[in-house]
Amino acid sequence: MLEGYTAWPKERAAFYKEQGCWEGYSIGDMLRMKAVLYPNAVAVKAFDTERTYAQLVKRSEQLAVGFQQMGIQKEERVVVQLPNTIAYVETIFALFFIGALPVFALPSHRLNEISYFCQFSEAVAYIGAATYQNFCYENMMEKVQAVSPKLKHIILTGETKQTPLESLYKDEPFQKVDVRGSDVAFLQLSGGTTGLSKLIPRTHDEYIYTLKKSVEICQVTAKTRFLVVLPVAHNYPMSSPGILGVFYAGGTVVMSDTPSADEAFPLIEREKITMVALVPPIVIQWMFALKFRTENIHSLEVMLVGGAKLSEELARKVMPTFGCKLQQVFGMAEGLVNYTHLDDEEERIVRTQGTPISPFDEIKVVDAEDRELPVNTEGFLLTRGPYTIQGYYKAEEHNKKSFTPDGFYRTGDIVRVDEAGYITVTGRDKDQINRGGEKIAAEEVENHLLAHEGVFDVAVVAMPDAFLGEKICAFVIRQDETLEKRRLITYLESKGLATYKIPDRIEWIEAFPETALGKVNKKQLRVIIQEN
Ligand code: J2J
Repeated sequence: MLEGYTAWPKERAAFYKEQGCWEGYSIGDMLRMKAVLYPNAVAVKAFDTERTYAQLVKRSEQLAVGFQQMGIQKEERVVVQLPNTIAYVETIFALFFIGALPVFALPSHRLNEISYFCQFSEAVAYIGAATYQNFCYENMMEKVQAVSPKLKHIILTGETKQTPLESLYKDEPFQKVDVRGSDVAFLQLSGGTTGLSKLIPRTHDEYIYTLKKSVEICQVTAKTRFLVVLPVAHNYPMSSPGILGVFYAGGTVVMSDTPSADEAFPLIEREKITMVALVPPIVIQWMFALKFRTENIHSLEVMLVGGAKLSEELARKVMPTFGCKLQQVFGMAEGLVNYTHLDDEEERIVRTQGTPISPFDEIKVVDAEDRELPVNTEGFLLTRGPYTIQGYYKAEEHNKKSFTPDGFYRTGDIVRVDEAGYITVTGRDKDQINRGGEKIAAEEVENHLLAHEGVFDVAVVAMPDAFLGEKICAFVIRQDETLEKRRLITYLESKGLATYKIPDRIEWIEAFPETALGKVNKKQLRVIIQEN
């Protein structure tokens, strides 16, 4: 078994199997089954290239042969940082076929994150684009390799001096690898609350179960045409119901490079898209775009919105504005996923974030002492179930804090659950900023700022933003009074911090307000920034 993986307790694993949640096959097997059922249906399309289910299996197997010939083995980790492309889909299936574990990085990650993922996961390979959106990943990878002794292969799309991905498709028979449902399939990234983001090991069994339930609840069928606009490696566009859910149902995935209406609307019109998955800021952007764009987007049947709280006010406008159904989704890469239902009464759809996808999801709303609270009372959300992890990868100490002794995950979300089990997210009890769906651990940004010689102390908090929901504000006590804000930002950029983690605002402060226990009072800092 994968070292650093917290296995399921035996009795619960037996129970989930007995109940039919875990069916014992892999995500690669899932695609092969669909290729038998729908060989000539288009599975995925990007720009002017498309792959039928049969072609997707064949191409992914050819790539799997290339990976095998390089010596990549089952359970070895491979950091994948590709944009929304067919290469991404073929790469992850090729890795699933050989049982190697993708570590899902985002295109917005930089030297800081990629070095950490490569080192911490002891990745043997990195697969990315040579350049993308004016950033040269090829240069970045030279620096990453210098500090990652285990990293043997750098595989890139586009023009490159490294190994071109395209050169690894081998027209030779693929020797099947024994990959089981109970094996870990990949490492997903956690939003993180600590200095370094945690990696989340998910098994094939549990992930396929979330696909099956999501497909049922979102009514995804072979007729579904899903447009991916968010970075596809996120857990949400991957699995709720996401690209893998659409493959599970035999539908078609169309890739958009960005969520911008300029790109998405023409694709919706041309491809007769029926389903999209958005974060709230994109909903706002698309609503605005509707005023001047001329495309016909009436093929849209369902708009999923999640990743961050959708205000009731905005939620009310979705159905009348876009003429499609709204489906709220509240999920997390650690597991638990909730949806409102397409036939729910409107009040539920606009005011709640839905119900868990499985009858075996256990939900507890507790107070600070872990005592369960009555229905309709706000409290901390704990959860356990057939697809919520038992622990982060190689994080024994952290796991003691993030999970209760009986295996409930402490989500860090503050919620209220009504009599019918509908969850409303009302707040957050984790030191994190949710910047339009991208999660940033305050501590990580603080550590980077503290490393600057002109900084004496720092506290990073969320500040409200009409578009993104929240933005990042860093309160800084200066060591050096001549330090300029611009210099601090340039410093963070030069350290290779992901673009979305760079503070939107820096405020000088003389001293931090304190709590009764002498800690930095971040609540008060949030009030200060809200009022200014
Ligand atoms: C409020 N907060 C939300 C929502 C997530 C489906 C959908 C989203 C994610 C995701 C996902 C929210 N309202 N509707 O993985 O499969 C916040 C909560 C949660 C955290 C998880 C999926 N939907 N959130 O966003 O791992 O704070 O997953 O704990 O990125 O996002 O973030 P992440």
